[in-house]
Amino acid sequence: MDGISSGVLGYAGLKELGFNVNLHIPDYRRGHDLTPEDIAEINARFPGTTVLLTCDGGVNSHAGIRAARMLGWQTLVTDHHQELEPGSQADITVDPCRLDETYALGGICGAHVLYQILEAYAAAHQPFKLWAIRLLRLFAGLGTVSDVMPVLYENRQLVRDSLSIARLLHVSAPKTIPNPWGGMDPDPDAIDIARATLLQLLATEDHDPAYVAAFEGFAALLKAFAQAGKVRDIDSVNEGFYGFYLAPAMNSPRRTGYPIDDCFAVFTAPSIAERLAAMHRVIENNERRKELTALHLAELNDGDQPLAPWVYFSAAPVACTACSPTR
Ligand SMILES: [Mn+2]
Repeated sequence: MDGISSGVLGYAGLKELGFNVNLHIPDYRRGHDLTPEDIAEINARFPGTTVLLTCDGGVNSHAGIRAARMLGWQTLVTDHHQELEPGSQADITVDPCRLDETYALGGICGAHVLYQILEAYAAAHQPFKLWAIRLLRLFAGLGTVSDVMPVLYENRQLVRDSLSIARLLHVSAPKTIPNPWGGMDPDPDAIDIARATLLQLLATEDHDPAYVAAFEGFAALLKAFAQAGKVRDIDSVNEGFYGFYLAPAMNSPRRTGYPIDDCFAVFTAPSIAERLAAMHRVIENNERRKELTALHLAELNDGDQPLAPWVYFSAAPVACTACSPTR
């Protein structure tokens, strides 16, 4: 989820700042590092590339960075993972967990690192865009909760701001329908995303379509969760929603071997209907993940386990546990 948050934040933010930018999604099955295969894919798909900027990764991707430099690209790494040994060949590396770094709080997420860079850039070169860039705290705060960063110091206000912005993307449905207990519930089908307060505000200003799409995608995501019965009202848009519903759903492809493209399509697909459909597929896949978890747990508990309680056999797919930084 931090990778998705930082990718969406960077893409939307750089577009909004007027950069000619494209988003490359590395294949998670190749591991966490940017590989020479990724560089070859980027080069084939976006032949005019001159700069590589990574987010939530790259500090230890020496082979990938070397491949990019061989093509003459400028290489800018933004990451928050621990640098394992000196030797980054990137032109610039911004990472609170760089070996020689002095930044006070090592525990900030990848989206937060890239956010701070965009904010500093906007403050120096495009101060009139600062307000637009600051709204991207939505994604930086989501990455912070998803990557289980300590909610201390600058993370605290970031998560608070993120939830405030998220709530401006929640549409309370005026239409209600009777529920089985004799009360009334919002009619999920009546929610109209464009009525979200923040989207109405953005519509009054001049913004890059990719930038607006990221926020519309977040509103679509809230709607999809409302339709699935996970978000009932504005009060359910809280840090628990990020940590217990949204992040696990967005992480579920990796657990089940499902392509991750839908997770990005939520924020980048051409139409709101497609973004909503993508989020519904992500939620469905998460339900499948829950079923598989129950199945494999039953296999551990009730199956033939000749070496229990010391060794258990399972056919469960290998989950990726290397997602949180070591600091
Ligand atoms: Mn991360």
